[in-house]
Amino acid sequence: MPAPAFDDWMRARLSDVEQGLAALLPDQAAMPQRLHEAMRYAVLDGGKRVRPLLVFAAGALQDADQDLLLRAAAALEMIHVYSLVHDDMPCMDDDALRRGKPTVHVRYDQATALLVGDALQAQAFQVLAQASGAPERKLEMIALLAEAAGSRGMCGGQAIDLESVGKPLTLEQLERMHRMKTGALLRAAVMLGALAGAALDQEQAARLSRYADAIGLAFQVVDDVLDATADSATLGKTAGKDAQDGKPTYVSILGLEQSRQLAQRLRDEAYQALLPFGSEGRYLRELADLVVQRKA
Ligand code: GRG
Repeated sequence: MPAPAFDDWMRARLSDVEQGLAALLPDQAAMPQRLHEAMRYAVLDGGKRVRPLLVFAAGALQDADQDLLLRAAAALEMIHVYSLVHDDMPCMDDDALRRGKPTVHVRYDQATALLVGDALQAQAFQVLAQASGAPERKLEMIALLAEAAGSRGMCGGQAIDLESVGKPLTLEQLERMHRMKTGALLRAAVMLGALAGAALDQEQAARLSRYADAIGLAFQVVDDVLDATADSATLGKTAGKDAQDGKPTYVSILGLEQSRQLAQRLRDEAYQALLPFGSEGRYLRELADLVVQRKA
């Protein structure tokens, strides 16, 4: 049977993710109800689900185990949402709008928002640990996710970001920060999807890693462009926040046009890296396009 077209594939995967997340999050009726309700409010029914889609697309390279793949996709999204909930709090970015609705600390309260993030992070690792499959492979996946989320990945990038407000950064410093803050989790999505399938050889793993690095950075460059050019209603979050907060961005360093060109170059790099995978890499290619062409 021919592989489904990208749009059909994406619709089906988005529905899998939504159902998977709803089933893998604690029940709203379970104690403590307010915390569980807030966790579901933060995660369900919103977001582009780019990271879960990357997990599935990388899984399609090697016919991955479906339970492991769905759990890896859900775990990635839970870590991502925890980071958004904490990032929106007054002690960090202090934002009132996320995914087109009030942020968790606004809708609930700050203590709840803190706990939602903490509990989502714990839930993500539980979801992976309880997957079917060989324990060694799950351990490898858990370690990879922990490394990406921790102080050498997303949290470290966030720390550098907070220290950088109002300071001039070189392009190299900006890139390093974003490779950690945003790139690490996007990279983990690709590598976890691959780990859920048959082992890649060294050359394939290196190429996938190049793809992941390129789209991870492209995602952030596009994010900076959108922050400077799109409106809050389209983005579902407050637009123009970076300039307002005095944050260095690709747009502030390179300007709009060069930032757009950089995003295209990174997309081309991602395409190049996928060449040996042939048609098996088609969903990853389409997602590279989606990352660069997105409007929100
Ligand atoms: C608080 C530990 C901690 C980390 C925060 C990811 C992050 C680090 C902060 C988010 C701030 C931000 C706007 C970063 C720019 C790139 C980014 C991650 C955007 C949001 O991701 P999308 O566009 O969001 O995939 P959706 O809502 O579609 O899932």
